[in-house]
Amino acid sequence: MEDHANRTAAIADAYAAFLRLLDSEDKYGCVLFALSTLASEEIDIPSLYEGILAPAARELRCTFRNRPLCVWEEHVRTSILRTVLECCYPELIKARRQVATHQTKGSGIIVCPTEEYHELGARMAADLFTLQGFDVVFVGANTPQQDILDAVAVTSPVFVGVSVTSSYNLIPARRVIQQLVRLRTDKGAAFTIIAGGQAFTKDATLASSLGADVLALSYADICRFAEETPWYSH
Ligand code: B12
Repeated sequence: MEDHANRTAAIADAYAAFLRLLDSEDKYGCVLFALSTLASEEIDIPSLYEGILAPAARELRCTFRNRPLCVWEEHVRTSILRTVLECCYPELIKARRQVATHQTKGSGIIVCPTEEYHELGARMAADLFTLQGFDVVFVGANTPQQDILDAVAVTSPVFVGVSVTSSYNLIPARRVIQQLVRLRTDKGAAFTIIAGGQAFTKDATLASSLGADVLALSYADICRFAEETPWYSH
């Protein structure tokens, strides 16, 4: 109980400190902060992502210039956050190897449907699946439907993660999920279709109504899916 309270307080402090650096667009400061936070072992990668980086990305005010965030500032913030993620990648792989060195849960693929330009959440989800033992192919933003189907046919994944942030992009999401279901039937494949991202947060039935098998919104959900997936040796 006390441990949990200490951890929550540590994350809240770290969030406030990180936000100051991000608001002042101090890219180097943000990278150093994230790496030193992980090195201190006070905060692990999932907590860094879900407790600090994701909420910082979702801030809609530019406190630095004291006005509502505009598109170019959003781009600057996203770019800084992407650099932070990339710099944490070696730490992610180190943590992944501590879980299991010569075993995998199979490959997975993370895509954003056509017109979905938000990809930071998808990128974080890709890392969180990696941490849980999957070999993840991150395809990312605004991917044409046929390319998604081709990528799945080529990589034979155990899961396909479809990330949707903006509710405007639920129509292309539905189309691609329907095509994935058809591909699975035609090829006799067994991949799980996992829907995730902010567009699904308000309605728990939406993902299944689009045809997805699983709704995953958090690291806890990713862990649950991973627990049901067996390890096998390389
Ligand atoms: C940054 C940003 C942008 C950037 C994106 C840059 C990039 N390369 O990613 C840019 C400038 C491109 C952009 C554009 C637009 N944006 Co925008 N954007 C945002 C903002 C500020 C942050 C998004 C973000 O990065 N979040 C952080 C990530 C880490 O969080 P996350 O996505 O929730 O991901 C987590 C989980 O959901 C989960 N997850 C995500 N995907 C998946 C997938 C799987 C399989 C799993 C398991 C888990 C999972 O894991 C992540 C880690 O925990 C949000 C505000 C907000 N509230 O989020 C608005 C927001 C999403 N945008 C919005 C809008 C309206 C737009 C535009 C239409 C604006 C415009 N007028 O042009 C365009 C649309 C572009 C398009 N066609 O997609 C609205 C959406 C409203 C709605 N009804 O859906 C928001 C909510 C802002 C608002 N309140 O109005 N945007």
